[in-house]
Amino acid sequence: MDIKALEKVALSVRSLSMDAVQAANSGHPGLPLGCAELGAYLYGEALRHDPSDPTWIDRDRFVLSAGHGSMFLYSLLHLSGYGLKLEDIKRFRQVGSPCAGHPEYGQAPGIETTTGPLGQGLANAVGMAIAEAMLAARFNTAKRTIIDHRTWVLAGDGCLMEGVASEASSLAGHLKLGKLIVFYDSNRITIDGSTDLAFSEDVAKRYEAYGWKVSHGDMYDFLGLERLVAQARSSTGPDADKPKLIILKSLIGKGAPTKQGTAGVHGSALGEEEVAKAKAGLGIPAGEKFWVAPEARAYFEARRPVFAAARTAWKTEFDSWKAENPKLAEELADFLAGKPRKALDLPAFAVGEKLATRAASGKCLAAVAAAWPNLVGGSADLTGPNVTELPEGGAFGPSNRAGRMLHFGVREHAMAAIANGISLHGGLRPFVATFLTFVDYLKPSLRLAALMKQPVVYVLTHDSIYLGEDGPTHQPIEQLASIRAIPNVRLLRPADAAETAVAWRMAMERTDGPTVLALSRQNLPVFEKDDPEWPYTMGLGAYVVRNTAEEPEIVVAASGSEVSLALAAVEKLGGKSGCTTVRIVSVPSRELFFAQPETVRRAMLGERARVVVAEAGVAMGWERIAKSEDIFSIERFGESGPGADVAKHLGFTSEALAALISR
Ligand SMILES: Cc1ncc(C[n+]2csc(CCOP(=O)(O)OP(=O)(O)O)c2C)c(N)n1
Ligand SMILES: [Mg+2]
Repeated sequence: MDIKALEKVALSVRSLSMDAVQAANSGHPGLPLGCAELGAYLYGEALRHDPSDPTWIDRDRFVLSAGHGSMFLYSLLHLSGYGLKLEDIKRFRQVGSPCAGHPEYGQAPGIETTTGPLGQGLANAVGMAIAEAMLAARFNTAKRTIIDHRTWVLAGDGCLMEGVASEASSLAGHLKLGKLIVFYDSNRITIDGSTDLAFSEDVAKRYEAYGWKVSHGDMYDFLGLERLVAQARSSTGPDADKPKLIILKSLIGKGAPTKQGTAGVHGSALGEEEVAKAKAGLGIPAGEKFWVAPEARAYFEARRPVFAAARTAWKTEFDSWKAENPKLAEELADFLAGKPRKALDLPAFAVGEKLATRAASGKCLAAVAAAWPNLVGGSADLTGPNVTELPEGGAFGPSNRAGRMLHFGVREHAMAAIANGISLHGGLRPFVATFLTFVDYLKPSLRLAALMKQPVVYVLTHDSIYLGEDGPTHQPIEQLASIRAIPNVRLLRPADAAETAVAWRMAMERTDGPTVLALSRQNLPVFEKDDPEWPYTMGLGAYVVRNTAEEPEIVVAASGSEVSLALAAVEKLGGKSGCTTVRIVSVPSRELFFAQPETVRRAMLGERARVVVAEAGVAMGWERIAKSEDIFSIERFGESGPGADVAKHLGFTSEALAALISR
């Protein structure tokens, strides 16, 4: 370790960070200034990576959980050779710049995830560590190791306060993810001031209680960092299988002469005067902007062959592994490409058969898991009710790394964040499950899956008031609307078992964002569909279930269980004049349907028909295709009681719908 050179790297991180934030007159200098030494050590010495190949599958992952300190990451990605240009850094926080306010996944090579909401990064990293362990178990052989990397995190006081990080850390300890190493930038400052205001627990004891190995050090002592990292890396001894928390005492904004150590340096530009004084104090040439120490450039230049050698050594091992295990190699290639290993053989459901869409989903899941052996996931302690038991592989745990089922415990938020981490890691396709109403406990992570275009599948069951006795806390009302409000989330609410099978296929074929399957607790009949092409038409978001000979006068658009309700309502109207001109359209995906061209929507909703909508939730959004008075919705919280009684109590019955239709 060349400490002198690393000091120059740290100095360059400080220089770039101060100037970038000053130029944007916005950003967070506190963390990059306060953690520059750790950054230099990580990117120069600790990480097993090769900046010339940011997608190398066996690279170490680094996650900046304290994402506000994004200049820390951008500086280091630039200095270490990830292809981020100085010009990009000069455009920090400008529209279209890869150097966004917070490091966004996909915007620049080397950014493993986006971590605007504090705590997420740490939870994502738990997912990455799980993915590493799973892939290692499935692909390493007795003779050769091709998956063997670490997941590193830099987290701050904020991350350590967030519930999602606590949930994820608790699970990480339980799962004995020994290759997860978290640095805690313990500067005891957040935006409001000292952590004494709101954060006085003993974090070390808490993490020890989670089953982590905790150690302490000084952010600015390279030899100390080297020693701590060597211990954390050790794969022998009693702590080998414990995740590591390395608590580093630090000074926020170190180097800013009057502002360091204060909340004032956390999230605003230092000001020209303070920058000038800081540069003078640190030994950065006066008047230079975006200055990089020549020794820092030379250091990374010299490290380049070392980085490349690590990957080349891996490649040699990988090539031998591939030659010895051609089938396994094919499988890994499919895992990484997200391709099924065999044709998807979904179960068939007969018209008239009655089963809940969650039960149908359970049957489909078995077929999906057989076609995609890289599908892994599970439920937040609702495996039975969500019907998400995987038939093969068993539960992932310390003694079964090849397990495909994840028991997340009652930790919805961490579950979804971990799934994002698994997906971002690459090679595996995650699904998660809970009750639809509890989507609110995981929504920040669902939002990030959508933002980062991660194809996580959400199995959210008990999708309406029809779940019955658990009462209003468990009965979703506004959740469908709230999920639909998130851009790039595909919500599918299948109306029967047959639609559920198609929904699973659509979910698995999606590659650029998450899919939510909203599934019923109650049994629903499999109904006949007038559109013979319906499994394909469903890809448009809607299709015709019951058609009319003539141009319809009324079109009932419904989703999920309300398609059966509409069928029953129209049947009730049977014989009365007009009912033969009622068309019923199933709308499993409102977003997809609304995104269709006008001609497609007209073809389903009719040229001049009155559109009636039926859905067991708030009307919000349906106004686009129906008048408010024609939307059969629920605008209040539910009620406890048997499902059918609750529906009656709320006036949400086929009789009431029939009355609305014939009004
Ligand atoms: C979920 C979430 N809540 C609030 C914020 C706004 N925020 C950004 S940084 C920060 C304080 C973080 O303090 P710390 O992690 O100690 O960072 P430091 O000030 O030491 O750089 C807050 C509240 C956020 N980014 N995410
Ligand atoms: Mg802090």
